[in-house]
Amino acid sequence: MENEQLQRIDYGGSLPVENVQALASENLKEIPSRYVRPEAEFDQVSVEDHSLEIPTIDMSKLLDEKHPLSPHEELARLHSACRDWGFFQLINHGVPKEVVEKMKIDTHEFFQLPLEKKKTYAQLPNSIEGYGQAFVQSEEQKLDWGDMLFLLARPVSVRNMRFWPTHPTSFRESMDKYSQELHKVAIYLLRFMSWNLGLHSEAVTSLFEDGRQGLRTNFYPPCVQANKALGISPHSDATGLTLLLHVNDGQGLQIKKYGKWVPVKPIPDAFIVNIGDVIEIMSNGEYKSIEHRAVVNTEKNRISVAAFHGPHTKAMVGPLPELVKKSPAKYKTISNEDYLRLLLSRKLDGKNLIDHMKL
Ligand SMILES: O=C(O)CCC(=O)C(=O)O
Repeated sequence: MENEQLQRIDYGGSLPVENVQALASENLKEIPSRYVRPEAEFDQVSVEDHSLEIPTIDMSKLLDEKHPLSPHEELARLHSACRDWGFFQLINHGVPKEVVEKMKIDTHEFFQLPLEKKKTYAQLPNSIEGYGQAFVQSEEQKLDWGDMLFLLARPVSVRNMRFWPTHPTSFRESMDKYSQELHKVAIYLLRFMSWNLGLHSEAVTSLFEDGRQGLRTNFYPPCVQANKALGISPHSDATGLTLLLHVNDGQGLQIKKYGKWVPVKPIPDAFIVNIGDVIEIMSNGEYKSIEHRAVVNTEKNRISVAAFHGPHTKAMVGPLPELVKKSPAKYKTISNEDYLRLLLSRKLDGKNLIDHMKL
């Protein structure tokens, strides 16, 4: 019990802001100035350049021990995807279709509930969990055109069921199954990454087995001035490994490559996987977390679910000792608790957290 309470420490929250889904339904002619982001309009976006499509990794090949060549080749492809891109689409991941589909239906239904009902799960001061917004630290800060529901899903002992919707009635069960399946996939991927980094197979997974998994469901309503707004500000993910799922079709995710924004075209049923800051730090810079953002459109809602996987609370965040024997540490080492506090005291702003961790 004492341990549970320790694990539920609030690391910081976000200032309350207007609900964007409600705002979007008001038939606005223009969006309020806090949502106007000049960079949405003026940053360069690369279009139709096939050389900039993120790699695809086939999980079934990584797991196929009988095949003499494919795991080996696929491991090499995974290594270059992590090193040169920081992003890839994972196909044949083995998560049962019905688990994914049920989660999608329930998530969609949750956001269709009346605002007052959704607000039953609203965030509380000083905590990121629940329905609301993240990383709003000042009244002047520009805002994202989207709402979110953030749930801490693993370890199971940290779950605060107060924030887990009971409407639709199967929501909790669907999320629980989804969380479990995604944790498994993340651990497999981290084990493969360990091998690829020349580490022993449990070097990374031992830190993530009982690690923290957060599920962030993003709801981006249509926006009357979509070219002036951003669904989510440019950032790299602070955690270790993210698996993103598109709940409905429609593009929005863009990653930064060679100084331009590159739209990602989601492959149906694939997870979009990206390296987070913690893996960049632990790999001592061999793997890179990549800045990404989400844009919005004038026509349709877009829903995505990001599953973030981080190390356990008592882990240290720093370059792994086996790697530091080979080349000097490029990042500081701090406790994961301090790292989480640092994360939640900042606004989302590119790679500002990792810049702070650099030596
Ligand atoms: O919705 C997306 O495409 C991106 C979501 C994202 O970057 C996040 O939740 O951190």
